[in-house]
Amino acid sequence: EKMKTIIRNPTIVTASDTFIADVLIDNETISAVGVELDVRDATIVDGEGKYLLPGGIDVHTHLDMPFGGTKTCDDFYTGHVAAAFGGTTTHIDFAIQPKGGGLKDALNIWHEKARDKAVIDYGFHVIVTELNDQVLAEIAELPAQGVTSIKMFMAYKGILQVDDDTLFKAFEMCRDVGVLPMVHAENGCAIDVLVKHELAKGHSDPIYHALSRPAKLEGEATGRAIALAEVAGSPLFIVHMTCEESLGQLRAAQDRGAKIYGESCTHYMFFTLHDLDRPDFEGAKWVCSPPFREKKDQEAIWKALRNGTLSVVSTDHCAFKFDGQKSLGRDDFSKIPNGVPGIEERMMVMHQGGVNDNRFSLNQLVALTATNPARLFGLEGRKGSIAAGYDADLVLWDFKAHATLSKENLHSAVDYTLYEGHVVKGVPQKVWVRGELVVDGETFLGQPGNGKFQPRKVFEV
Ligand code: DUC
Ligand code: ZN
Ligand code: ZN
Ligand code: ZN
Repeated sequence: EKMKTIIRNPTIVTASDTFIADVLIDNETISAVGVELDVRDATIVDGEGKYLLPGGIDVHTHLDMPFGGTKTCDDFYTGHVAAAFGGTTTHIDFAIQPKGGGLKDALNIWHEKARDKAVIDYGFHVIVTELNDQVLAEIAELPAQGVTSIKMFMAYKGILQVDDDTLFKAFEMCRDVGVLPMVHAENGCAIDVLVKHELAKGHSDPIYHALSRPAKLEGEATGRAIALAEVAGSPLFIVHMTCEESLGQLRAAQDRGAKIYGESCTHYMFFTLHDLDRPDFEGAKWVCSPPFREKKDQEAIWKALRNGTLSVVSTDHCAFKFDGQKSLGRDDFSKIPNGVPGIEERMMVMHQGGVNDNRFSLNQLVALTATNPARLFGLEGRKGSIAAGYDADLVLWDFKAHATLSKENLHSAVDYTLYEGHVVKGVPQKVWVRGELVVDGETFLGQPGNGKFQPRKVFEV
């Protein structure tokens, strides 16, 4: 096999530019970008009439994660195959601090899950569940292990939820050591009461999951987390923002000059809470937290993506099978494992809903799905763009080809897709991870174990 590949004349798309040139891949790296590159001894790929995008970076996934009395059904192999087919070449997963254990224990467990299975590149955030002085000191040691972000939950009372002193102490430490803190912002205490009210009234259907988690309680938690971060003097990344209430808090903080960043996840732009209201328990497929909102909230998210208030679109890929997993909550919505799949669908549906439907530009698609995630999470200079010296993580994108999304042609281990029957124009045709062609049309060519852990740089945006 030749070590060099030249992609001839694709339309290269970065966060800032769109231009036609050749791209030379030498081993794992992009070694040149230029017009009519004179190269012998290279495999030639015709890129004419196609886009060449930086490989997608998904900074919010849950592979092989114990949760809700079960475990997510995609591991680091099936999840990676799905990601690769969707044009995502790097993801950052969440390693959960085990009860009674530390942050190193979390990382050891998750490294083990990924090592021999990985097809695409990966990193980890650590979820802090209990903070004592020892764990606080461990936050300072994370950057040396290539981990430069932590996450805390303001919801899931009694399971993952931390209190405000934990948030505040962790933010102060993050500020000092260049770690970016992330929060899941919903008021878990009030939600816990509301869930009990619904169940006491005999309301057991999936729709009550959404009705017991009002947008106001996301707005409140978002505002509280921002206030704590501003007082601590730390940056903050707010995951999966879904509604006007929380986006207003984000915008106001940014207008004050605070380093507060926001993410939304693909599915919030395409579905509303009414999707949970389906016969035969089917609404359980749409149970995730925060829940789906209203049409006006979808519009607020699109607007925030367009004007730069939101920096990132990721998936929160957290797949549970309808048969045997979602079904745990057939008689009680609070027992439905929370989470939806989307690691493969993200780039295609964001290209469709964002670019084809004229909500933002192609360059913005690249910014939201690759370049901004790389910058905020310490991968800049290696990943998230197309330039000499960058990892050859590339997607040859056929923007004229149509596909009908269906569980029949997607690759996750899950037994459904939220987007069943959705038609998209624009699909990945070839996908390279550090120079290795892993997807060619419908053929998977990747090798488990070739995906590599990516140590990340400290936060310095
Ligand atoms: N929300 C989900 O829907 N799943 C995983 C965790 C979360 O916060
Ligand atoms: Zn969350
Ligand atoms: Zn409504
Ligand atoms: Zn999540």
